[in-house]
Amino acid sequence: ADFSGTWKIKTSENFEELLKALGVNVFVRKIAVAAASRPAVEITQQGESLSIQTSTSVRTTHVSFTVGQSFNETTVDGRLCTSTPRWETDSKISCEQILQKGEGPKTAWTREVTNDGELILIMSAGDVVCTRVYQRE
Ligand code: R13
Repeated sequence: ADFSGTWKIKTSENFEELLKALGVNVFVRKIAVAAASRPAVEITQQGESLSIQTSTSVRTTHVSFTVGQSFNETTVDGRLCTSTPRWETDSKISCEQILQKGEGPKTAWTREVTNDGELILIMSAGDVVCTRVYQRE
């Protein structure tokens, strides 16, 4: 599937609950939630290699990885982790994260491009699941 494009957010569910499950305090959480409602997501893809830049007014992350190869990234609450992405279907990447230091709820994400051209990002922490749906700009 083709993940490339400039994506704008359509819906977001449970983002605040996700940060809460990760232990982010309410003050910082409100700032993160407000910023995350206006993200700019830019994805480029060449075959199995993806580059994803997620920008907000307060935090911008950039990851580059090849599906099937582990890479370093940060969890959504900013902790360094080792991520292992794999194809769950030919249009869905599923990625497990292992913290490099310390303990915390198990985190993971999936990104899927649907038949109608939407990008669905699912992030989880323990049993809390956040679903964010994007459309191409
Ligand atoms: C700030 C500092 C504190 C921590 C934090 C975590 C997340 C975010 C901001 C912050 C934001 C995340 C946005 C994620 C998106 C994901 C996506 C707790 C480290 C800087 C407040 C804004 C947009 O849709 O892919």
